[in-house]
Amino acid sequence: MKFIVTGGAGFIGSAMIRFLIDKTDHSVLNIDKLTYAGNLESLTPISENPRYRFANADICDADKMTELVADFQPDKIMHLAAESHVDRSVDAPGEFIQTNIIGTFNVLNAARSYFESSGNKNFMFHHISTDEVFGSLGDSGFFTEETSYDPRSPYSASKASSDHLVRAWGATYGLPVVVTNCSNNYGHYQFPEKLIPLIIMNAFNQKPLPIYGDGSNVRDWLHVDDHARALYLVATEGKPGETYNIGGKNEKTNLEVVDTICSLLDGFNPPVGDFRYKDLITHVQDRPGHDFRYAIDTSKIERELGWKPQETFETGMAKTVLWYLGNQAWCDAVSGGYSQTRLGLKSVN
Ligand code: NAD
Ligand code: TDX
Repeated sequence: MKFIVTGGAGFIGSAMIRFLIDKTDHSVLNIDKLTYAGNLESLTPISENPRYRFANADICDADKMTELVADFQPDKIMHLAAESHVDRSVDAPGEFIQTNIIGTFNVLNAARSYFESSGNKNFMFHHISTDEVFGSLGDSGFFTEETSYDPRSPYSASKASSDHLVRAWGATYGLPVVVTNCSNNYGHYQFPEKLIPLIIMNAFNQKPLPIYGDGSNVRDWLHVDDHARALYLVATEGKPGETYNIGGKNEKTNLEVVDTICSLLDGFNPPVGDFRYKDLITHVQDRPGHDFRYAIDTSKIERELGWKPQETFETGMAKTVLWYLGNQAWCDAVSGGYSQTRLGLKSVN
């Protein structure tokens, strides 16, 4: 089959493409604008494969999207291109509205005109979204596919909006669509603005480890390769019109995550003298509107598609810390314009 992956130079998109090229016989067209978060270095392992192609294009360019989709004639479109960092959405929401909402609208329109003219019976538009659309949980409960939307950041509001557009294109125009809402991903090739790579790199370089507020906020962590496996199942076996929640059943407070990284580093890169990586932990001003807890009920995707994560938090984190220690060159190459200063406080300045 032929897959279009938008945002394929990003963290999850590149894992998805490495999976499609390494583990299947399908062909892939990667459509990516190469923003600060998009890096072709993340595709080096598969970039010479003849089943892989790259188009440097902006999903906000409607004509280009129509042209690329019509030319490639995909069986599946996996739509991942987005602005993805909550803190950046606090500082500059405009890009999130453009890319996540208008960009999705353009890719949907391109998909619709191709689907209607080709009549491709295999066709599926798979929208990759986040659990953040459901809002913030208290100490108990889980997000299910029936949970009402309650987005609270500019990022999650823009993703919620794009989810609604996708479902509307399914109901109104008969486009075969499927939506997945996933919890926090971690793993190799994640841009070092997100919690886990940022803490690993700062700790390694003996810089302060910034914890927003008291560190009691909870996220449900899933290894990116487990996410890619789930996405492939949904794109190929999911039912049109359905939604599937994906999560790792790894609820951790941010402090627990940072403690885990520090303990792993104590073993992999033993500190000298009395110093311990944990000494670098620094509590900083909280994120505005900081969602308290995310947790996912994954019973639907387990029951209907037979998916289960392969990594535990312990195995996945050990691999991730080791990967960053061995790939400082990738981090330096991608972090060019990123100074690692605190983002996301403009609204409360
Ligand atoms: P990322 O920021 O690492 O990558 C995003 C990619 O999209 C980059 O390669 C970037 O160049 C590209 N892009 C951005 N704007 C574009 C535009 N206008 N046109 C074309 N390409 C553009 O993001 P990620 O963490 O890989 O997330 C991928 C998708 O998964 C997003 O839709 C995100 O909302 C969703 N998601 C992410 C997580 C997570 O924990 N990272 C969890 C659930 C869902
Ligand atoms: O320096 C930090 N210190 C800190 O305490 C950073 C960058 C984050 N945090 C906290 C905020 C969150 O509670 O860690 C938690 C995780 O933060 P992020 O890595 O920014 O992720 P989050 O805001 O939870 O969103 C992520 O998961 C859902 C992705 O960035 C989204 O794209 C995805 O949809």
